[in-house]
Amino acid sequence: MQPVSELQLREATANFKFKGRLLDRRVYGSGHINDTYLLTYEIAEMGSMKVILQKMNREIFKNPVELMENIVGVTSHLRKKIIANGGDPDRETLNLISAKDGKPYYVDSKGEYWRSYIYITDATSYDRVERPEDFYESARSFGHFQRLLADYPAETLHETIAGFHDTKARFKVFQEAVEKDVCSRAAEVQEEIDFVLAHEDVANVFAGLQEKGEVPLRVTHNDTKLNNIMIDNKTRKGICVIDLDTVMPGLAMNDFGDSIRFGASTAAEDEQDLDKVSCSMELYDCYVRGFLEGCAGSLTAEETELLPMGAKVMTFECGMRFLADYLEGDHYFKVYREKHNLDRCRTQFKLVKDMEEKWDTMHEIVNKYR
Ligand code: ADP
Ligand code: GN1
Ligand code: MG
Repeated sequence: MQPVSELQLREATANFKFKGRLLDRRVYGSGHINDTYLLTYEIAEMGSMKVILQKMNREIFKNPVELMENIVGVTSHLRKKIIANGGDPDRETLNLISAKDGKPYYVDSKGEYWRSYIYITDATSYDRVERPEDFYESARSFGHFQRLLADYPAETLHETIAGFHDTKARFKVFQEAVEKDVCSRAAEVQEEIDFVLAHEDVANVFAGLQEKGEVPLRVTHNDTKLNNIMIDNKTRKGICVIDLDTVMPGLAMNDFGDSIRFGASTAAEDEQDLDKVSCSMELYDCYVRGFLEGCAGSLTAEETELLPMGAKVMTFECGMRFLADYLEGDHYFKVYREKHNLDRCRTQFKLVKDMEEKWDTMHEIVNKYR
């Protein structure tokens, strides 16, 4: 991916309906996919206003126009629901700022796609759980998000990444990456490759249930990392679900599981000391409680029963994706050091092993709250 040049940034900035004088501009956040900037404007004597400017990742999102159609549709839907529920639509959903030509995105002279959101002030997106209550709040918010979108016309949503959580298909892609071994890295990671191959059943479990019609497709977020939620600094309530690029029909268990693999870990996603990595049952408990409350009875008995499996599948899938990216030369996830994706893969597999040991407890906790 080409780095963003100063000229390109200026061009993008000049083509949105921003008002006032630009005071500050900085690279922002710790997402692995898009290029995010925080811009601060001074507006006459009225003080300052912050906006988010993002260059979308066009290698990953092949059709940015369709992607933006999804985001306009989903945020408009959420806005109406939030107003009907007496909430604050300026803080509780993402709000796009249009480009000068009125479109919800801008295409720069290099063909890159940009978008802008109003910055949600006085709130934080956390990379690690600092207080268990925050994790509980994030769970409520993601569960509630799913419920708010329960009546969204799913057939109008574009698939922004084909087979995004089709773990079975990803397993095949992984095997191909091992066979091709384009960077000659496979020999060095044989232990991790063997771990994947030994878990093919985990990769297939949800595809099997879907084929039998045992689990429903819902409109889900599909990227429910803790840092994709804004937590209000004062009230410490989860106020807004962000990063809507992958809102698509999906499985409730996967939204649950992706949050667990990231937030219930006792260490960072890229921790190198694996002794520090485990799945905290205390945090898992908080999340189960919050997610079931947020979903407010909308999950079927089967889906609820499968929540622990969602955690295992998503953690396994993510580890497999990190390892595939490592084998393919780190073209998908942003990396900041050598073997970064390999370190990330190892934490995920450590978590899978830990979940396997805690499997009964994980079910008991779900049963406590269902
Ligand atoms: P990525 O797909 O790369 O993860 P995100 O859309 O999640 O991109 O944005 C990256 C980070 O930028 C988020 O984790 C969050 O910290 C911050 N962010 C994004 N949008 C907003 C917003 N509207 N208000 C405040 N912070 C935001
Ligand atoms: C990416 O965009 P971000 O950083 O919130 C990825 C997720 C992975 C996650 C791993 C579109 O999430 O699927 O689980 O990294 N998003 C996409 O940290 O691939
Ligand atoms: Mg993100």
